[in-house]
Amino acid sequence: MDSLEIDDNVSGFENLTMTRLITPDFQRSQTPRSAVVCLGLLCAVLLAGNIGQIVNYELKIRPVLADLNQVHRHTPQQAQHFLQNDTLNKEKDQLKTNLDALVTRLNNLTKEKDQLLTSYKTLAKEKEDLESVHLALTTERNEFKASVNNLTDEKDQLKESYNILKQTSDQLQMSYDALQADHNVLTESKDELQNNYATLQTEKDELQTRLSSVEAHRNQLRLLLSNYTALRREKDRLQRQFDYLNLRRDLLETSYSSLFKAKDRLQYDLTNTQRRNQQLQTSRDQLQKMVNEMEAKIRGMNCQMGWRKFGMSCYFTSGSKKNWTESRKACIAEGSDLVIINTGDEQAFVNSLLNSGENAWIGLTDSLTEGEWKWVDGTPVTTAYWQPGQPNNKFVEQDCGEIVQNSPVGDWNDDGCFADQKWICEK
Ligand SMILES: [Ca+2]
Ligand SMILES: [Ca+2]
Ligand SMILES: [Ca+2]
Repeated sequence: MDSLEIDDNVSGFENLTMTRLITPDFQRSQTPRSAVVCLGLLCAVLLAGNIGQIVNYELKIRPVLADLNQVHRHTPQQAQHFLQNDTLNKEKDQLKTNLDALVTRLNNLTKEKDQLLTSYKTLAKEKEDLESVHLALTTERNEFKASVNNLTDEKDQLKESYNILKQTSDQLQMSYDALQADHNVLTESKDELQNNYATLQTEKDELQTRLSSVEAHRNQLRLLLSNYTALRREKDRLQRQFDYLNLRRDLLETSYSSLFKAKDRLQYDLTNTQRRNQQLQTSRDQLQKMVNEMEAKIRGMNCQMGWRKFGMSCYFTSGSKKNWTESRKACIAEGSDLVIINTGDEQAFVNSLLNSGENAWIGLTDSLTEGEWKWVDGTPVTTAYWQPGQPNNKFVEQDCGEIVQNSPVGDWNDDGCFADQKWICEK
């Protein structure tokens, strides 16, 4: 099986990694530790050799050399004696030779140490590389293992499917055999039916003739049914119309009843209103009589000095000049206000209070809303006497009204409220 082959490969891979250079234990511990230990031992040996050579030099060679120098400097007889001693000279030469050899060896060992250090670094680098390779191979091995598990599962599922299909195939084979037997039986039956078919064909022709006559009869019935359906729909429509008219009749009866009650209420209200109207007419006549009496009394009264009487009002024309606001204050101080012109007769009278060409402030302003002229008591202007082209709000600041005496009736102009000019009061 494929899965077993993959497992064998994995085992082989594991054996290879366990027995070769890429074994994890070798990579992780043995190689670096062995190299370090060997290097340490080598360094210790070298150090011991050096120390031995130094000790040998200090203990043996240096005293001999010192003695030779001393003999040479202070005792010529002894020096001559020593110089003649060939043994000592040879020993000295031998020692010097040994010393040179030891120095040479020390240099060689130092070079070897450097080479070993270089080798150690190379090995450490290779170890890191091998660790990386090992990690990658371990990951790949885990992936292979997962793939093997998946393939094993798929194989089991395929086996199970194969068994089911096998059972189905056996069942189908059995069904096929049974159907084959049925087919043989049916073939025999078909032959019998073939004979019967010829007989039935003859009968069918007879029936076809009968069917034609029946279809003609059925078409007549369909026509009758269609007429019946149309009549039924018309009856339903008339029924709905009848119901709707009944509903309208009920609503109209309700409305008629309400209107009848409302008519009674209105009749009652009309009677009351007529009675109240009669009372109000009586009251109005009494009040009119009182007003006439009061007007007669007022007409009999005179205005104070300096004021002119017209109708039921008294008028004052100033001799000095002030702006519109100060002019109005002056009128209010006299218990009056700037004149309000209510009629054409009053317009003509006020105009007559001025000399020809004179002008004077009247109680007219549009300071609250531009273009909306009102009298000082808040009432709007109903009949106006503006000059042609006025009011023009010239220089966008003409909000106060004045009367200009330039005709028998005079007319109005809008002017800047700050202008000083005469004014006319009314009370
Ligand atoms: Ca007036
Ligand atoms: Ca204005
Ligand atoms: Ca103007």
